Amino acid sequence: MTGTLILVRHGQSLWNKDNLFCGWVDIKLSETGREQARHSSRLISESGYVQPDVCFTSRLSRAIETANIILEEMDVQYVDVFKTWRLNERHYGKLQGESKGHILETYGEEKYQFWRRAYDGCPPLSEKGDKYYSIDDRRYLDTPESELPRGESLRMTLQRLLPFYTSEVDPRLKKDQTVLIVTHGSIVRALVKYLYEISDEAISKVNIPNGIPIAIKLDADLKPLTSEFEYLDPERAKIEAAKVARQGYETNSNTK
Ligand code: DG2
Repeated sequence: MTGTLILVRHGQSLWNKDNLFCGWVDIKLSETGREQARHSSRLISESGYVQPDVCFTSRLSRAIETANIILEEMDVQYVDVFKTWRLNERHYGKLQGESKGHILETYGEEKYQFWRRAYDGCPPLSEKGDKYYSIDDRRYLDTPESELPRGESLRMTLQRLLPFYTSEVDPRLKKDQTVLIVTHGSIVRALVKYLYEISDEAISKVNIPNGIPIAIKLDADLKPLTSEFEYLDPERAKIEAAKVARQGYETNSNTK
């Protein structure tokens, strides 16, 4: 017997739709995003995986709403949902609220790719007084402000994520539970990098589509049973991941 991890990036948010850097800004789902969440739920139900024993999500509405829709559609609203800032999106620093196309145009492709996808690409840190500083919010009052990020690379994101993962997720997987994590693009990238030991270089090419679950069966040592991660709808995932990669290069490449 092994545990199962189901990872889902939330459905499309209003800022995903408009190609804006979002990070810790609390932006709601678009109507397409809600439909994607319902579709994720159908994919999980039809996949033959058992229902989740527990659900973890971030403290941002787009992930929370996606988690709620998935559980409601699966008719398992009794499942406990735990929220933590450690599952929040990578903090995008001063890029938050900026248009991806504008940043690409202003700083050039190398910098744009570095900030978006390089493992050590940390955007300029946001400062108190910035419109989207994002951490002086009452939802984070339980954590000292000095421990919260103001801009992160993917490496930094994985570092703040791991204490949560090893203390909350690993023990449940060891007990053969099915753990549903509804979170953000960079968090899914960080987790698959960690679990599949993807190199720093290779992870820079990985883009995660909205609302298409990845199901991972783990062995007794909590290592994935497969050598590569798999989506529950691989064909759709390929098409949608390519659109994520193109964001900023074309107007609304990610909208339907
Ligand atoms: C997006 C990811 O995060 O953007 O912060 O803008 O998953 O919460 O929609 P999410 C954001 P990219 O890293 O794909 O540009």
